[in-house]
Amino acid sequence: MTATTDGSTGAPRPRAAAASATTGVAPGADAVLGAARQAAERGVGHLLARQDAQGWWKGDLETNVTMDAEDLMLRQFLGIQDEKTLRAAGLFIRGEQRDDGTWATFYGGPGELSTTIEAYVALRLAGDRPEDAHMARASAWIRAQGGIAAARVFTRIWLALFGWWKWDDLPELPPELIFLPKWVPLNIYDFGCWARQTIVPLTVVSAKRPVRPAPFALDELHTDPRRPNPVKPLAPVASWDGVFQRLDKVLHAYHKVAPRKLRRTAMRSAARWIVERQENDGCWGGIQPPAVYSVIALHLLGYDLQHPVMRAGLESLDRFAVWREDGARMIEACQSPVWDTCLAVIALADAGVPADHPALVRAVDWMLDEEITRPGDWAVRRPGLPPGGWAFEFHNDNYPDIDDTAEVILALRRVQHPQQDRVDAAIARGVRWNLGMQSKNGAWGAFDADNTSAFPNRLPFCDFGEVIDPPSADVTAHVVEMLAYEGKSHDPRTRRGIEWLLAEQEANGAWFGRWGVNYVYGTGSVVPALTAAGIPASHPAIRRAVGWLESVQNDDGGWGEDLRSYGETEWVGRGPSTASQTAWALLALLAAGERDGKAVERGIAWLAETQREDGSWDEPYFTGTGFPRDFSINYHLYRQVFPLTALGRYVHGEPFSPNSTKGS
Ligand code: R04
Repeated sequence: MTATTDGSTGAPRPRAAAASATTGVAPGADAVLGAARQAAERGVGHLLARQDAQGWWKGDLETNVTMDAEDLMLRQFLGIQDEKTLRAAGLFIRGEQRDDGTWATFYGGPGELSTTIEAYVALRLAGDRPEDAHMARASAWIRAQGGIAAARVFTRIWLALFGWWKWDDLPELPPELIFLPKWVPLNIYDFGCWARQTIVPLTVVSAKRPVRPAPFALDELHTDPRRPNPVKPLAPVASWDGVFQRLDKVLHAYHKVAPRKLRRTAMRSAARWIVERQENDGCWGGIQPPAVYSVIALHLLGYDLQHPVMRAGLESLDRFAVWREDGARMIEACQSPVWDTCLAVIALADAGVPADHPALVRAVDWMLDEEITRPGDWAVRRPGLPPGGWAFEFHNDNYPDIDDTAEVILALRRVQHPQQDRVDAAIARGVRWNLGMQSKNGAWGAFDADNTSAFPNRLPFCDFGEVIDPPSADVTAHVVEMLAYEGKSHDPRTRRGIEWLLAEQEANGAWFGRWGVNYVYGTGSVVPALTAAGIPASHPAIRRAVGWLESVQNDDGGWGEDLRSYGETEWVGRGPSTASQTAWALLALLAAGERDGKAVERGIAWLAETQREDGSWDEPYFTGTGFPRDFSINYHLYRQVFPLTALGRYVHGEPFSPNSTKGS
């Protein structure tokens, strides 16, 4: 990988007021245009070469070592550990450790306690000894951070499975939850679909409270091994935390007296709920954590490992493994073929690949086959709505998402396909589904409508990640952009989305990025959507966005934003330049009519200069967001598709502009 000019963990670097510190004359618009053409051409070559024969693209989806550690702990728990997996996973986890003994949740990020504990335990399962230097460094750091007692709930559940933590010292979430009707607060449909799929099996696991013999002790991970589970004081009764902590006490008391029959019926309902949601390939929601917890829950409910449901489930877990050339095995949290494919098609079309190119037609054929034609959990809130969306993954029919559906439709429109009627019909169903999934406030969430309850986040059980799916600016922007392209800019539903976006703009002129890092992603999504929908580039909201992007451009001409921007204001819009974030900023500036401005010229020049010989870009930094603060994603194709779209739009113009030959 190329060297970065900035340290990754230090404080933000103050930006020089003057322009680039490099010597010599600025390259000039003609030279930049030439470089952009050449970079786009090379980028097209690279991307085309990476298409699968079936028509899709898929980059690795890199997250953090909790995936790998939990995979090993699952195998240990079920007694299906094998040497080859242990060695390869150990190699990967060891390779991700940093000099201070810790593991982070994103490249260059700070050490993270729960991740470090899980990685440490996994390495011990792989045979590393506590006295080994790298292990001793990790355990010393863990103790200094408060030890196991200070870790997140998920981590302590994993440890409880082996007796390293007491079940009674975990927040309670009873399986009877499944009985709450959909209008009662805290019913499972008030949780985001990913949390719902994780929590339902975990209610079973935590009611069963299984303990399998631990192969070793973990005293070195407690601050005081004699008092491993310190008692924490309760928050005041008059606070939400206090209320929910006392609810948790009540639930603990209930655990002891829960009527046997009721509990058995609840567990049986949970099992049925889980089995009904198993996908065709055996996984759950295409996401690794729900699949892991579902396998454990069903196993505890008596499904033996040879049962077809379990065999398919375990085989699906193997498919999350990426085997690297060095022999290391990385576990993906999720796989991104639909998302990568629609973004790749858009990028190639923007870069000037002809609309009837066989690669694009093949991609459309594949996307058409991925359309979801039956209802899923989303229908609980939108019962009358006919299906017709796309999910992010190969297999996830229960959870199509609004973001993928919008981007797939935008991609389908860029291709000239021999069966245009078929394409039009699929698009019509997708548009109808997305419109039907609009939330009451006029905006769109990722998977559900009106998934905005404040209660799930208050549960002591939910101390990790996002557990609801409220509308966000990035998803709403993608839907508005799609509706604009479908000629619906003046539809009242689109107008409500636009009004919501305008109201959502931050004081600094940026928009928050829920599923990408961070304000650069939000702004890079919203500005092209607003201008596509007819908001003039002179509109004050667009001007303020342009001003903000120009104010955070790096000296090298690129843009970057660190994941710490989710919690610390000094990181907002700041960080070492990356290919995808530079492209997002450029997409906004180009849509805002800034093509001939200095900021765009310098950004395009940065992309051209940092491109590798083979037409790709390096991007060690994570620019994708699973959950703000807690779960970050490095989508390995982002570095390719977004720069290509930006370069293409610089060279060929906007796909949505009224006088463009494309997209009319
Ligand atoms: C980028 C926009 C498309 N769409 C978001 C899709 C993201 C795909 O990647 C993931 C999604 C996930 N969900 N939930 C989890 C998760 C992980 C991904 C998840 C993670 C940890 C735990 C439980 C669930 F990589 Br614990 C939805 C809008």
